[in-house]
This record gives sequence, C-alpha cells and structure tokens, in this order.
Amino acid sequence: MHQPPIPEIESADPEIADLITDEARRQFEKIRLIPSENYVSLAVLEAAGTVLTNKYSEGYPGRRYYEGQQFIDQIETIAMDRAKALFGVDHANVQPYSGSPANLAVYLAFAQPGDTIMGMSLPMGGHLTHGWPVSATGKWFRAVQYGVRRDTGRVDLDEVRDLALRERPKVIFCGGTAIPRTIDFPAFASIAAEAGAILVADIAHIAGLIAGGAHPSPAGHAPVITTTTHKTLRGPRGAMIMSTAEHASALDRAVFPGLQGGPHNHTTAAIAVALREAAQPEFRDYARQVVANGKALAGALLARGYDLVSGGTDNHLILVDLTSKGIGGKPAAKALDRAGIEVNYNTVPFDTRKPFDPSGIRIGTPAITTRGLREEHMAPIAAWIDEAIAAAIKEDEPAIERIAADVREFLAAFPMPGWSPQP
Ligand code: DSN
Repeated sequence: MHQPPIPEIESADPEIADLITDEARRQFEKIRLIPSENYVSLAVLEAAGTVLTNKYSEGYPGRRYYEGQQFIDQIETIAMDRAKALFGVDHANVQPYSGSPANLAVYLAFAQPGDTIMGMSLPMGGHLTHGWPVSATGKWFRAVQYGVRRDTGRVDLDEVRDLALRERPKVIFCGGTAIPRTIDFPAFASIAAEAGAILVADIAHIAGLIAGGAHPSPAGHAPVITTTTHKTLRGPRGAMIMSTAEHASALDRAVFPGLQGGPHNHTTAAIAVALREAAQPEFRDYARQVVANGKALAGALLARGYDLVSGGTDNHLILVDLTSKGIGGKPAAKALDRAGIEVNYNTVPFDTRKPFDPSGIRIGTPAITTRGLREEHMAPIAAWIDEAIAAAIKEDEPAIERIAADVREFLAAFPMPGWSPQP
C-alpha cells in the first residue's frame, strides 16, 4: 500500500492511481542503480504533497508580489538557512525548478550571449548545460570544453588550465553527471583565479555525499555552487544555487525575475525537510555507506573482468565500458531492466559509438543504499549484472526472467519508503 495512502486518487482517477501503484511496485521490485535517483523519506513525500502547491509567491521572503505569504516566507527562509548551515555558504536560493534552470540562471547572472564559457564535455562526463552544442548553453555562448585523459579516465587538469588561460572564459563549470572520481575543487579554484573566471561547482550528483562528509566540499573554493536536490541529497525534485555574499543578489535576480516565475512552495517545504534530514548524524552514515557500496560494487565488477572508466570509483557512481564484452550499452541496459536491474546506457570517454547507442552503462548506489543494502550485497548484484549481460549476448530470455525473479525475492526483505506490497 501507499504511504501516505492515496484513496482520493483511487476513487477520482483510478487510471492514474493504477499507474502510480504500478510505478511504486516497479521501484520496490527493481535494483535501482541509476546514480541520479533515490527514494525520498515519507516526510519529504508528505511535504511535497501539501496545499502549499496552491500558493503563488513570486519574489523572495519579505519581498513578494502577492499577499498571503505569512507562512510561505517562513518555510522558504528555513530552507535557505538550512542549506547555508549544511553546506557552509553565505547565501542559498532554493527556488530553481531543477538543475538545468539553476545552471541557466548562473549564466544569466554572469555572462552575455556570445561570451566564452567553459565546462566538461557531455561525453566525457559533464552535463548538457555545461556548454554542450545541443543545449541552449552551447548555442547562446561560445563554449569550450575539457575532458578526461585517455590513459587515466580522470579530469585532465593540465588541459583545463591550458584551455582556461588560452580562452579566458567568463565562467568555468566543474562537476558533471558521469564522474566516478573525487573532484579537485582547490585545483579548479586556482585555475579559475588565474584565468579571471568565476568557478561554478555543479555538485548535483554528490551533494548528499558532501553534506554527509563523504566527498570534499567546494565551499571556500567555488564562489557559486549549483545542485539538484533529488539525487544523493535525497530530497524532492528541485534545485538550489549557493554562493558567497558577493554574488547573492545577481543570482537571485537571475532566478527571479530573470528566468522563472513563482517558486514551487510544496517543493521548497520538501527541500527544507530533506535538508534537515541531511544534517542528522544518520545521514553521515548513509553517505559513507553509499561510497562503501560503490567501491564494493566496482571491486566486484572488476573481479568479473569489467572495464571501469578510471579503473574504479571514489563515490556513488561507476561507469562501465562494455566494449570488451561485445555488447553495446543500450542492449545491455534493456536486458538488465528486464532482469530487474535498472541502469542507464551512457557514453564513455572517447566513445566511438553514437550517444543513442553508446558503449557504456552508468550505475550507482544511492537508491540501493537507502533500501538498506550493504557491501556484502554488492557481489551478488555484480553476479546478476554479469549473468544478465551474458544472457543478453546469448539471447537467453529465460535466464533473464530467472534473474528478475531472484531479484524480486531478494529485494522483498528491504522496505522502501512510500510503498509496500502489503495491502
Ligand atoms: N539527468 C541527470 C543525471 O541522470 O545525471 C543529470 O541532469
């Protein structure tokens, strides 16, 4: 059953209620290894489903364009204060609708169309909004892109420095979506200072690890920090921009009125709840366990002969290059999904295949760690991954179905917040 229950949807719109239940069951029965996903707590779920969704609040606490903000102002101020305390920053804007609008607001604050900006290229592990050509950020700015070294799979800081000094970008982004290694914020900060650029740390993937002390913090190194709130941070779908006091008003103006209208107040409340959870001692245990599980899963995959970009992981994320296994990332991801193991296909650095049919899969441990899985469960998961990929290559569909049944049975012992199979 759903927790909180959804009887009104069940009676008013059974078609949607059934689909919500199908999705909840799917989340319960699958080993969810997409590194940008998680399971939020019941408190976060409840906050996101409240009457706060009824209210318009354009502006900021104490400076709104609509009346009736007596309580919304308090909620948003609490969310901002919790973000500031948790990440050790001067300022936090909790209104961006998600990560891409947060990054767009940064460009709006610091760059003009046509200016040079710099970020990690998407196939190397960056994000669309770090200047990739199909993104508005690659179309409206002159984007220069760095990557990783072919021999190490790690960010090439010499290349970053040479590029930054040659191209003099207004803004340099560090961080991304497929980086299995620790981000060297001090090194990026010194390059940005030398080049006269503003350093932006996009910590969307690792925000929860930073909050929990399992990854170094960019605070004190990057004057601007963007993050989503729903990945390792385990909050609702949303985003934040944090900064030094110097950049606070430029960033606030860029979010509203520059880019967005009214904030999603139900999301703001859920962000506040998630930030409170992330400040508890148990969250430090969670963050440490995410990384311990990541390392254990990487070790088990290496033992089975898988090529991991950079040879392993320091965090929650593993990028597997399947070239030597003789299968593309897309058929592998689809077979794994049928086997009850959810991953996404992903380009690997220097990929010779196309982005819609790349060589790799991207896997991660935030969601399974929330379910309570620990290091000892990673070898069996690696074994199921290996068996499912071997079955996909042999087109052995019964073997894939057997794995899915084993996975379902295994996961039944690990409750998920929000839904249980008991009526
Ligand atoms: N879609 C996110 C991810 O999966 O990493 C990035 O925006």
